[in-house]
Amino acid sequence: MDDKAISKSLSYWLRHRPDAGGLSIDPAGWTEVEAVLTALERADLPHGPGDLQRVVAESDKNRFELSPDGQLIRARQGHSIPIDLGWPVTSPPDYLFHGTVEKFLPAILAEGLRPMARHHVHLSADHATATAVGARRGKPVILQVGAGMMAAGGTEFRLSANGVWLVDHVPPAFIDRAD
Ligand code: HQG
Repeated sequence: MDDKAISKSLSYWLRHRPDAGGLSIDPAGWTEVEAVLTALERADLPHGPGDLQRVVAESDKNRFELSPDGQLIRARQGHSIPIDLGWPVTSPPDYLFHGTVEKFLPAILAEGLRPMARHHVHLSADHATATAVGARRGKPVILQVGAGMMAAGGTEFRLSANGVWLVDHVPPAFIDRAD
């Protein structure tokens, strides 16, 4: 339970509101582990180095990463603050998947998939992951994205270390329902 609370606070501070945790974030999204431990203490959450290491290691989606020397931490994606995570441009498979819900479909089919509050549209390599993402909002609707065709046309796809595919926009012409 505490670990979930730590994870939620980390997501909020590292992706959206570093100021709310008294943190400052560098251009690649990193912040000092020491400062995060202080922020956890102020939030009345477990704040030993081991608590943070455990949450980073056990986070279900590998949301966070520590620098090799263990001094810095960042979220791997999902930011609304402007940062450049530096994930490599990578050739995608022919099809990627996006889980959403019915109520967003009219807008998505009219204007395509947009990043909304994030920096990128998040796509999954498999149907099952997309289903879990969509199910956060209700009955999932799965969209298939013609990523190979988009890449052939010059669109850049980036792949994060935890397997999330990131792209700026998916035009409606490359979107099909896959459920
Ligand atoms: C929808 C979680 C209207 C889009 C998950 C989605 C994922 C549009 C919502 C990661 C639209 C944005 C990302 C348009 C897209 N009009 N609605 N043109 N284009 N949408 O949370 O993909 O727990 O920003 O379908 O597991 O749901 O944060 O994106 O429903 O990996 O680590 O607008 O977040 O991971 O929602 O989720 P989000 P997402 P974490």
